Amino acid sequence: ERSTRSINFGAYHRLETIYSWMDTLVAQHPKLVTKQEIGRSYENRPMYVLKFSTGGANRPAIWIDTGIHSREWVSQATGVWTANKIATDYGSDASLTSLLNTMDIYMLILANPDGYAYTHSNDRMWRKTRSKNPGSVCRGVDPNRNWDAGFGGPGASKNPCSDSYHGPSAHSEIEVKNVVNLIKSHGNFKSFISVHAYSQLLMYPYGYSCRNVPHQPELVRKAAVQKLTSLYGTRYKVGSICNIIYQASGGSIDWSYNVGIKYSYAFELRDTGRYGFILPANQIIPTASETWLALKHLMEYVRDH
Ligand code: ING
Ligand code: ZN
Repeated sequence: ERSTRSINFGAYHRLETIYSWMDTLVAQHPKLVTKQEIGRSYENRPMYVLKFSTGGANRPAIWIDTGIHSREWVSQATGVWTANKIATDYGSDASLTSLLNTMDIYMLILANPDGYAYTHSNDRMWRKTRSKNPGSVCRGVDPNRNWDAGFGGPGASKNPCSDSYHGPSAHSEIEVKNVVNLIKSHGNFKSFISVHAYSQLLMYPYGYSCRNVPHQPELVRKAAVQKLTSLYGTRYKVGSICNIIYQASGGSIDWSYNVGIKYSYAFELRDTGRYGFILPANQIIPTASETWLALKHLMEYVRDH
């Protein structure tokens, strides 16, 4: 009963509702979608990855995570909508179908489950994990400053009370370590896409350095944001993290790029600051729909190159 009900894709939901909906999605599309626990969070919540696969063994794969920063609610909501879109369009959307006939897609919708629960229970603006910091009254580490890529460098804070605290060591956060372990043990990811909000940007590495990455020409995919804009006119900029937003060390897509996943991207979804993190729920489906056009373009490019 509980696990056969669907959810309103145009609303923000609590962690328990999203986790229960995952079982619904798997039940509705058992040949395509499986749910995999990649480990537990600091507060012992399960971390679930949805795997979209039509068979094969360890096919080349695309990684999409949403919600690494808990307060960026349109990110997790876009993850839910996108997972449902992939499941329902497989078999009817020719391009997505051909993609899934050779590649797998992995989605981690709640990349920071403890933080997400905390944004509902205590503090809507919570960004970090919820781990204890010895010697400090402040909790949490910025899970997007905690990766082993320029760790502890410019654009991260050594102050545990800061929203950009990098943590005691690279991969100190179990939520980060769980993803690192999955990506490394899989070994065949071709693309790593991390979804944030807000600012309307499509970004590629690096954040820890402002020098150009060797693959910059292949990474600049203006056509992806042109597709996005074509739906409702939402304007996006494309650039490296350091050049287009700010210098930031220890970010996930710098790590994924440096371990050899060339097509590493980060999105900053709507808006540009009018509502910021408190984006009204009536913008969830429009945001997810336009973002889907960019995601599909990137995934097709990865498939064909
Ligand atoms: N922005 C990102 C942040 O972590 C970012 C920007 C993305 C930095 C990827 C480094 C790597 O600060 C938000 N909104 O969190
Ligand atoms: Zn973020």
